[in-house]
Amino acid sequence: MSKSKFQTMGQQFGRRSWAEPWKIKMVEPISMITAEERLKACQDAGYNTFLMRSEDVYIDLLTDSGTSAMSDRQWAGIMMGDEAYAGSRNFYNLEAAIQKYYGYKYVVPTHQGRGAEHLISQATITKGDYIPGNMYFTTTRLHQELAGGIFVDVIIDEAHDPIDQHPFKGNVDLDKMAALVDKVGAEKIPYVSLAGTVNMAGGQPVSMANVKALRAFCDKHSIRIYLDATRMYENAFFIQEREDEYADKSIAEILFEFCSYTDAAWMSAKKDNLVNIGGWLAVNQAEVAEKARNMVVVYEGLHTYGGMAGRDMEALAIGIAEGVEDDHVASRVRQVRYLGKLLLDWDIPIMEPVGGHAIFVDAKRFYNHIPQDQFPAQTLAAQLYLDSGVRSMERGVVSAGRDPQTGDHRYPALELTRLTIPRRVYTQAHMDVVAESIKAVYDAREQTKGLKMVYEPEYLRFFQARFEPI
Ligand code: PM9
Repeated sequence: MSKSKFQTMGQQFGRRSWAEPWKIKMVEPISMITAEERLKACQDAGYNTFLMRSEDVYIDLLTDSGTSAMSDRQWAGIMMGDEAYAGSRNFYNLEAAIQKYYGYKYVVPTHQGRGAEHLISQATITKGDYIPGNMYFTTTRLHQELAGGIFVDVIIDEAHDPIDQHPFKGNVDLDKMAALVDKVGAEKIPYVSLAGTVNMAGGQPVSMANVKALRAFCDKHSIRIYLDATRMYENAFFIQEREDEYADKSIAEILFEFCSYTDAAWMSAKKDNLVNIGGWLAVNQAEVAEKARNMVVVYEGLHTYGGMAGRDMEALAIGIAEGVEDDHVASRVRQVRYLGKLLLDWDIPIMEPVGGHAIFVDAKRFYNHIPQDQFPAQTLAAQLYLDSGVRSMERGVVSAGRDPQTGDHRYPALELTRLTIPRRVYTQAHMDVVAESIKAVYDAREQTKGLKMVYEPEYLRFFQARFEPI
């Protein structure tokens, strides 16, 4: 578990390029369908990239969730599946990996991240509780609300500004925490929902200094800290890069220390942990673990598989160890930055600084003539697909949904279109093609009109809503 070799080489020889710490053993052919076929696919999908068939997509940057390429070792692990209903050896390998790298005591497997969010929300939230968090995430906040909680955004103000260069835009504002405690009382706050990195803020990190200060604050008020660890490896990379005292620590060491300031974590293993399906909840308090284990058998499966096959758990246990390697995380973040630099060089407005898992194009500035209730970020995702078959995702007013109290659209400060880079899947040449397509869409921006929503589902509307051009 050493520091990135590229950093060491760079120091020795001046400028040296980095490269991925893997070579390609198997490929999946992809191709671009014609412009007429793309228009039909877009219309059939109601201008929502979630409703498209993946066969109609050329370069798929919808999400980095479950889209990673597994290694030969992970595929070998698939063959080692112990498909016993109870007590599979793969569960014990998974439990040991989580304990070793994340440090929590009790592990409950789930089918994916939102399964774990459901368990922890139901186990710890009472109706009328307040859940402060460093910006909302769609599924996380929904599960907190379904359990009767009221989410309160306590991220620093800089996170809502797409051009502010703060190095840790995921940080919690402790003054906002103190104001909430004063207003509602600490007994109404079961936990702080802390995400590292912050997806909706552009993959922005939380500093070690901030989590330490938050721990001290929460200890004073007997509030727990629960971590959304989905992209914590990337968060650890930013700490290594930007906090001097961590420059010589490995990602694994930083991860372990960060988690030690928190009481539990939920995980969508489909991201950092390099598997196509899976999730887990890990906690330090026996009573929370017991509640979660009682519920997992109702909603997911037995507490030693939680909705995963034995083989999935084995691939996951191996993915936990592979994903935390310094060279892997460094090359992953640098590929995202490569795309970001191409766009910035053309003055295309994106969320800055570039975060861990994606480039977020700032659709408010990109289409400054399209009002937010005509869905500029959704429009950009559709236009990009029409131009080149590249699939991206809306992260703006559609994703924010409606306020449960008033029923009105929530209008987030950030109106973003996310180009999410799957891990170990695409090359720099793919990034060049993506950047050139965005440039073409940018050059045609003044002729572009917005969208109207013609179908709106009740929950997580961004997944299934349908639109038509205005
Ligand atoms: N994130 C993503 O594409 C997939 C679904 S939403 C489009 O970014 C965090 C920080 C996530 C996340 C999923 C989940 C839920 C929890 N926390 O998708 O249920 O980014 O495994 O995880 C998605 P699951």
